Amino acid sequence: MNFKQFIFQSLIALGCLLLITSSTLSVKEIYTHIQIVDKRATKETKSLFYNLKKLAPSHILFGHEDALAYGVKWKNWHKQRSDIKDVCGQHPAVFGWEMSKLGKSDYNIDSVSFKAMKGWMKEVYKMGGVNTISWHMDQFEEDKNSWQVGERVVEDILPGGKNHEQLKEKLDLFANFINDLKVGFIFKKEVPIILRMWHEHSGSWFWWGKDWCTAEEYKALYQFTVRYLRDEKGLHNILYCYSPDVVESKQEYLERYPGDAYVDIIGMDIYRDFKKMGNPEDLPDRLKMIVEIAEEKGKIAALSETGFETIPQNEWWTKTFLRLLKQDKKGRNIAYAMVWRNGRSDHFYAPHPDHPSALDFIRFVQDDMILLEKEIPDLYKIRR
Ligand code: BMA
Repeated sequence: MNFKQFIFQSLIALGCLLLITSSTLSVKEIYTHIQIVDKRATKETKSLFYNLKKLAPSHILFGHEDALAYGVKWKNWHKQRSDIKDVCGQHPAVFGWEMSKLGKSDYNIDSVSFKAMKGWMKEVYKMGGVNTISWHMDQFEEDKNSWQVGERVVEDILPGGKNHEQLKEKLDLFANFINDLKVGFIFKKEVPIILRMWHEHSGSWFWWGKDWCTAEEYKALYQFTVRYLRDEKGLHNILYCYSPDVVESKQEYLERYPGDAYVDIIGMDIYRDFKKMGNPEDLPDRLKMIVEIAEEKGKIAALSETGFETIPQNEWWTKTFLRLLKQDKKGRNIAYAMVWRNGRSDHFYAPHPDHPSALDFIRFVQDDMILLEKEIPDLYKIRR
């Protein structure tokens, strides 16, 4: 054997050894190796991250905002119902919830009772689904909502700012909400959630958006939020999702990125490509971009919010959405895609039984890549 052959064979032997040792990690060792924002996260939370990452190369979990709370022609159904189930026989796999008005009212901005929401979130966990939370937070002075922009109010809520204590009070209320999300009688378990704070900040329609704070202020806000919830409030059942609106480059994506230590999920909210001025064919490249960023950082990518309002094309689900989700062999490796809420008859993103795209939606969810509630493996345990 000459020297070259010796080196080659040694490298192969080393590779095999590494493969064998990595594939024989015990479940306990896997838990200690999982790199997420919260080192003290519960096993279920770590498992959720691990399993979503494992599923992402082959499957996309399909989600819907407020799925269990209401649909296009119904509201406050007390048995489990969702428009998606009415159409295809099962609920989505991912369920979005919204915190706006927490602490000010018993109901959120879209008239969903917070009490009922807690119940639904526990049900979701019990059925093996995933809960994700967004928060269109009101401003602290003058009680303006999240869309009433024009002033640089972020600096006031950062540590040292005149409204910082108010931000903390808001996060305290949130911590109380999250602390109620426990299931089980004797051994209570916290329900893991994916929290998507300060979203779509690459646009300027929210007061935390690009024109209303510097990149440094935005990062400081995001970092403070994570540290406060994790370290001060002791919440250990949260994965953190960062979700700008559509951006055109990795550089732009990372401009306000708070850092690897603060983010678990590399998200993006994409509506623009499906609107009149947009081009749906841009979707695969955008997905490729977030999957690449996630891979470089050891994280998960997700289409955190999306949809085509009122779905005006009958075969949109398969001819456009599915085709484009699958088109790029990297881009298809997102863990989940969630469409927005079925709020009104002119503002809905999932079909209902009378909708002309319902049949095509059934074909969409029959695709092996798309997972709904009954098809997801146990996300909250790690199995060898
Ligand atoms: C927006 C719209 C609003 C809703 C808000 C918060 O995109 O759906 O009607 O109040 O989200 O959920």
